[in-house]
Amino acid sequence: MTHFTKLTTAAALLLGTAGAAWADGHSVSLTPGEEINMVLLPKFLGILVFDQANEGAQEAHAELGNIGELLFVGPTPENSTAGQIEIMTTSATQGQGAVMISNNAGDQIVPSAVAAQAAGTRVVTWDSPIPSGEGEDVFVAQVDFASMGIVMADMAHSILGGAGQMAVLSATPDASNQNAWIAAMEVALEDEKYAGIELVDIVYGDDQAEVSYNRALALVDQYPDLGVIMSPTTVGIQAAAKAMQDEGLCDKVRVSGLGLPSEMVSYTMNGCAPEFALWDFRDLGYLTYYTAYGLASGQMTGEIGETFNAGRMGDFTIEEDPGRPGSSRILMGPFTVYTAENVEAASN
Ligand code: RAM
Repeated sequence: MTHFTKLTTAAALLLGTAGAAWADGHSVSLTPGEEINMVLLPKFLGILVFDQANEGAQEAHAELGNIGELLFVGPTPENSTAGQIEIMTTSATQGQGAVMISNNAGDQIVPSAVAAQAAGTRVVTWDSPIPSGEGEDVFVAQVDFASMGIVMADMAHSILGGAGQMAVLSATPDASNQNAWIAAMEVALEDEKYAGIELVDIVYGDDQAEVSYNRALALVDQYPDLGVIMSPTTVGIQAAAKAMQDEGLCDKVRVSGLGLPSEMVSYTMNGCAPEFALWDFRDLGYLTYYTAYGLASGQMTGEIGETFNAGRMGDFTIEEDPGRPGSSRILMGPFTVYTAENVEAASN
């Protein structure tokens, strides 16, 4: 199979048709060395996992020998929605080949994304999609969103020993990834297995450390029987764990959700956050870059069913997003659940 792929790639290069959609079952091999200017746009600057995604994108940028420029630009935390819309608009005006966005603006991003597409800019979402899918070529999904709901329900179940109160500390109210994961968790919680778990509140820490810290403390005040704070954000989970540690509350209120091992290791080892999950953001940036390069160079069509090769990560296929019928996604996976058993090894 490898041999066959090499032969077809070589033949395609000779014929000048590299990147044409292959017949079913074949994978598009991207031809390097094109000149495509691209923008990697996180929710905002200053979150470590987004820097890691940029590292992955830079790796792919070098590997694909793109002679264009890869920019990593984002708004400030306080101006995330308006800032993302502005950067999307400016990118289109500048004639960027692709904008890769972790969307923090909900469907408010749609008009600027649609305009960017009309100007010839490919819009690839990663980490956090456009809820309606409008203005988006494809979403690079880190994990399957429905299964993330089950993972969070299971972590709450194991931390609470099957019964108790849980509150969610989310990111910003318009973060479509967190909103989808919370909705998926609420669906999962309907299963009889979780009948002993009561979801008492959902609050937003805006993916800012201090706001999240204060929201976590407010939750504890408001719900004296709270057993777990579930925070599906690397910023929120770290802030909540610190808040519980600072108040000496870790025996009573545990923290779980989605966290970065290097930021969580001390809280996992001291029992404040015994269990949490995450995926690899470098890989997510790398895969997103391959996707956007393929689309912006015209080597990929972006149609459902199209398979392409993403370098060291292997082959991926564009499929319909089960969470957003009519929109498409590329599913990365896997994710890891971290506990005291494995968090130290992962935190280097
Ligand atoms: C924060 C951001 C990001 C999310 C992670 C889990 O870093 O909100 O979008 O994917 O948490």
